[in-house]
Amino acid sequence: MNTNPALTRRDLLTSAAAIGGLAAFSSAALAGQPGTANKRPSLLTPSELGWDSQTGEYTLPKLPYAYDALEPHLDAQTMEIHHSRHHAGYVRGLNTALAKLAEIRAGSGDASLIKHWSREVSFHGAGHINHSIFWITMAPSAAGHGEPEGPFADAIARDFGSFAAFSTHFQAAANAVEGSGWSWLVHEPTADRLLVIQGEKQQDMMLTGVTPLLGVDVWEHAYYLRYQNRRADYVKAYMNVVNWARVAQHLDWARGK
Ligand code: MN3
Repeated sequence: MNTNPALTRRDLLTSAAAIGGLAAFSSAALAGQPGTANKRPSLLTPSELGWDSQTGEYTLPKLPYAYDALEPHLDAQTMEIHHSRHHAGYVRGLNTALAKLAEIRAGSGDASLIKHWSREVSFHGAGHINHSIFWITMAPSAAGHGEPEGPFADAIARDFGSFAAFSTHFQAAANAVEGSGWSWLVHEPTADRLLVIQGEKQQDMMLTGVTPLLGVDVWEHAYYLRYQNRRADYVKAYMNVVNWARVAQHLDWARGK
């Protein structure tokens, strides 16, 4: 029997994925465990995901830039609240849900709440992973990062026709999310194909088995202070801070490179 709490939690996330969707599905790979069969570097490093193998808990990962670094596109106040309050809340919620499920397994928890805590793992776990990907795929550049290059650019051209067509599609999907959610660029491995999909809330409408390459958060907390109801303006501005080099690394990873 596996008594390693870290592995237990990872296994839980993996099984939640079968129900929950894209972000949770990827978490086993994302939080690659040293000393296990998973020798391959993970899509996000453990520190990028805030994974603490000593405690078996997730922590709020540090941003790789200052809160004001994405100005004028994403404002510092929104970035600080989004990261230090909203993202931190998902991390807390995920750790709490995993602890409650451990109590239920140990016989000391309220087993009638397994549905509740399982749903909490999907929601908060996806929230944590989604935001970790969101931060890491942005980088400061007042003038924008241009367009993708290399094999990633080739894949964009093959699957969307052109970068401009992809960008229009991705932004339209983001603008059309009903309520709170995300627009994702994902890689579907069987066809080796790029797709744009929407997510609602943190975990709904996801697609099993794909790798998330890039996601834009279109919850109102991501833009309301500066852009109010003008989500399309926020999404357009967001495109200027996408770190395409990092997104290209995600595609390489998805392709096993
Ligand atoms: Mn958010």
